[in-house]
Amino acid sequence: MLLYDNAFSPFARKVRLVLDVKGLSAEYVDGLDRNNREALRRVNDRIEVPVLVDEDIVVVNSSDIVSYLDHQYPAVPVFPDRSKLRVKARKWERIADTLVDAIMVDISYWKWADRNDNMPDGMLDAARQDLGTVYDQLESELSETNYICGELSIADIALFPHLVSARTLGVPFSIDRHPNLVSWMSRLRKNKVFRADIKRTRDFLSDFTTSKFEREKIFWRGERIEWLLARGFDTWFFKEIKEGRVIWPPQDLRN
Ligand SMILES: N[C@@H](CCC(=O)N[C@@H](CS)C(=O)NCC(=O)O)C(=O)O
Repeated sequence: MLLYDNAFSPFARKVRLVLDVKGLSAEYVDGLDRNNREALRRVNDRIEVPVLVDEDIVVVNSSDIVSYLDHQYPAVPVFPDRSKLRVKARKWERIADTLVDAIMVDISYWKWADRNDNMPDGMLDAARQDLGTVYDQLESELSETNYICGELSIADIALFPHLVSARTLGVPFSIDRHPNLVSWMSRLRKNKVFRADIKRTRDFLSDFTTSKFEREKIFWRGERIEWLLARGFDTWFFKEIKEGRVIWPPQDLRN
């Protein structure tokens, strides 16, 4: 198998974590490295990571890839067996992919992109408020179990790449209000698969140069825009478009 990934992409990290939890080996190509973008485009017109190539099968979109892997390589499942828990695991994967990703990524631009402005007033507060609701719900999910669905599942795996950065991004959960969530995070951090993920991201960021990666224009899509507009940051966003700092993904109808 070959995975087009990127050590900074939460979606690619989710898929790589799934491969590692399942004990599956693969080759990895950083699809967002300027040198590899043409190869990525050949398998995904949207030029997004992750993309999995398994012999003659090409799978795009992280949740499709995870579902493919769980079906094709079921020995170590990442979805619970019981229907009710499966639905719950998928729910948390979806919340991670749509809401948590949108907020975390939207507030991250002032940490890594080449920009001259500051984060719009109120954005960090809006992020803290909305993520606070997510943390509260996770806190109660984890009141009687070590992992969100009992055993380690895609719910934990999908949330991890986001929540491990919560403190750095200024949206932390705390031992006072979220002790179960804090314990869950330290449990995952002790697992060698998750430790390896943290190390890959850290190593990547130590060499995150503009010559290799796009850092001026921001790649926009779906829920990341929805959260911004829903929270009232339309003026900032439309200025970004007018001033040419956006990249739109092309459509992909092939895969
Ligand atoms: N829905 C897609 C989203 C993938 C996605 O947003 N990938 C981003 C990185 S996190 C990407 O490749 N962006 C292209 C770029 O930044 O140039 C999935 O779940 O795989």
